Amino acid sequence: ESLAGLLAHAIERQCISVVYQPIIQLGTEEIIGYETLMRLKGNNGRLVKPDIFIPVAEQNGAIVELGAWVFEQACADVARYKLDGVIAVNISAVQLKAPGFALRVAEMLARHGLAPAQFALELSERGDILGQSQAAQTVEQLRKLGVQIWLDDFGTGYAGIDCLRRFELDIVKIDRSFLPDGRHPRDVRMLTGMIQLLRSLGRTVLVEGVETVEQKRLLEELGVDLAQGYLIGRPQPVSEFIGDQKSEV
Ligand code: G
Ligand code: G
Ligand code: G
Ligand code: MN
Ligand code: NA
Repeated sequence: ESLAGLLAHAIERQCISVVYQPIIQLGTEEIIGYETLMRLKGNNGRLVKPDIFIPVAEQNGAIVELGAWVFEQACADVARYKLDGVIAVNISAVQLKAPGFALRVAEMLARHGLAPAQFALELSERGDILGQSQAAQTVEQLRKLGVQIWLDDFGTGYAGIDCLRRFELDIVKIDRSFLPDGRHPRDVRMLTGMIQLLRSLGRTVLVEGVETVEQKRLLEELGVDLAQGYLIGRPQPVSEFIGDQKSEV
């Protein structure tokens, strides 16, 4: 079966799931929330890499329904397990441009009785998502609704600096490719400069892809607010971490 075919039936066949990766406050180590990540099981029972299936789903439009499924699932989990902290959901440009996106988000939150401010939408600067007026209008509606708007993959797109200038962003996630695995002066200066720019604009800075203790220490020295990565916690199903949260009702 083709990947497109798999994507078209993923929800009814229950091949799609959501995992949660913790985000911590550096210094206090407190988990301030989770990023949701979509997972797709292929016919052989193995996971298909999101890097493979997300672009296909974006291209054929399946991402609109799959993305809505993830948001709905996240709402259901938060309501059922009374999860604390912010839940950050990746949103592709295709979803943002689909008619009625903001309404749909509002409807899901209201139906589950959840506060919009507990949710963040991660918009990637990669696809020039915010450069298009239709998308910018939807972002404005979402902001009025009260959901947080985060900028994902900062540093990798065409318009990251422009996005910073034009949009109020609650949090900016510096792409993990800017996190050095050593202390090469050039890499450290690059990251330091990015952090200084963001902080001078009053943005909260999150660095993702933290895999080593040395990397975490560097971020603490540089005054980064939030961190995420395999060192801190892997993406996992909600069943794996509800023990750390308030008990189920
Ligand atoms: O876990 P990782 O391999 O999950 O994700 C790879 C890429 O897929 C990342 O760029 C991530 O933003 C994207 N991605 C993961 N889950 C989702 C999702 O639910 N929606 C969208 N639009 N992208 C996602
Ligand atoms: O594009 P986005 O930032 O949404 O993608 C998040 C991706 O990064 C997911 O594929 C997730 O599984 C992956 N990821 C999360 N933590 C780490 C990490 O510490 N190292 C690496 N290499 N990838 C990570
Ligand atoms: O957990 P383990 O040590 O087996 O991980 C092996 C490799 O798989 C590591 O290099 C790590 O970066 C990667 N990895 C671990 N968890 C994830 C995950 O949730 N998503 C992705 N995309 N890669 C992961
Ligand atoms: Mn993301
Ligand atoms: Na990213």
